[in-house]
Amino acid sequence: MKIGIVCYPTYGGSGVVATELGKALADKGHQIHFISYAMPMRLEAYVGNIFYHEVEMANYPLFEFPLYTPALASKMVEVARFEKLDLIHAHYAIPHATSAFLAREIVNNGLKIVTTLHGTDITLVGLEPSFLPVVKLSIERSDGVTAVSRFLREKTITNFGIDKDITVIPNFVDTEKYRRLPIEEECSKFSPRGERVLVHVSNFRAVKRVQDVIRIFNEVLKKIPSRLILVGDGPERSACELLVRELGITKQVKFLGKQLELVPILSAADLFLMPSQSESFGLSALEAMACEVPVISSSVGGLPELQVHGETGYIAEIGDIDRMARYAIELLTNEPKHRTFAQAARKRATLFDVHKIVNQYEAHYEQCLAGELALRN
Ligand code: GMT
Repeated sequence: MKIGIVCYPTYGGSGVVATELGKALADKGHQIHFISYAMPMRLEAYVGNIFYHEVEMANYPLFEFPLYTPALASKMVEVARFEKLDLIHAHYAIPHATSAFLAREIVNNGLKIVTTLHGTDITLVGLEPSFLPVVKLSIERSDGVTAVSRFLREKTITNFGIDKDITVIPNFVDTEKYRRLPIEEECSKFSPRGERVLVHVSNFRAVKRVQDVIRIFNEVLKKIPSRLILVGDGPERSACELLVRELGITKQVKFLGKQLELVPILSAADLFLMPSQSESFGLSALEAMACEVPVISSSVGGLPELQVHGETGYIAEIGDIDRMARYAIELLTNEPKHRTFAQAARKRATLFDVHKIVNQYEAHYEQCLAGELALRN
């Protein structure tokens, strides 16, 4: 198939899923055309059947705001026509599904659109009155729609009143690449005196509750010599650095910023913390689990579909810092239990291996091209 993939190129789950999916589909022989305003972060190496098309943004004094949606649609039209695309897969509804809808109407040659809903496009920003009717229409007019968890499918149906088949295709991980490495050097870098290592990876938006991560760690630190490694960057980072200074734990907390190579970091980790306010799936928790790192998370969204309470980690109410800290201390002070959880986390992660999930996307594309997906009524 010739597939156009539209995504955000930045550090974030939807862009990672889109890029890794494109790479896996290319491995299977499909021709992939990424369309975005910058090269997707994980699209490092040159591959023969992967192409990248940059959206050009025209400046004009009358435009007070950048007009990305029509510019993206026009680029999709150009790529679809010239490369004879079979379908365009839009990741994250706003504005990608809308631009794809426009492009399909213009091209009008049987081009199909698949939209994958990732999270805040449905649970947060998509609900803004200034977006809602457009997001609803764009989802309804997609030829195929997927959501990354059952939770997100239900939210889409109830929040938007959409009566359409939505296929759940979860996030995935390459369990060959994401596996625990025996890295002594890396461990000593993070915990020079053999302290326990807690890790958090996110784009530091308010929904991630990174300050809870720091407060949980602060409780753990009172009982167990440990270090906290924070990976990523975003709007909450300064507030988090301030909190670390206020708590007087700057020596024990490291901010690594954005990192491309997560496996060495996760291989040094004893626990992964994800106390999010909202999480439709939790890709970074899955990547940690693949590296044998048990997860302490909140009970929101799709997280209970990923991790099993009392087996691969523990789940607590949003904001219940004390309970999450107690769970962390329990696991870090009981070595046999920690080992059992670590192995269970890895085993569960293999259920979400890239090869299994990419087949589900391929099957969805085929159904879509055959016109088998439609509105329910
Ligand atoms: O926040 C978002 O909705 C955007 C997206 C991203 O680009 O970071 O994250 C979501 O998509 C990921 C990939 O499908 C999921 O693993 C994340 O759980 C989800 N984030 C939220 O729901 C907050």
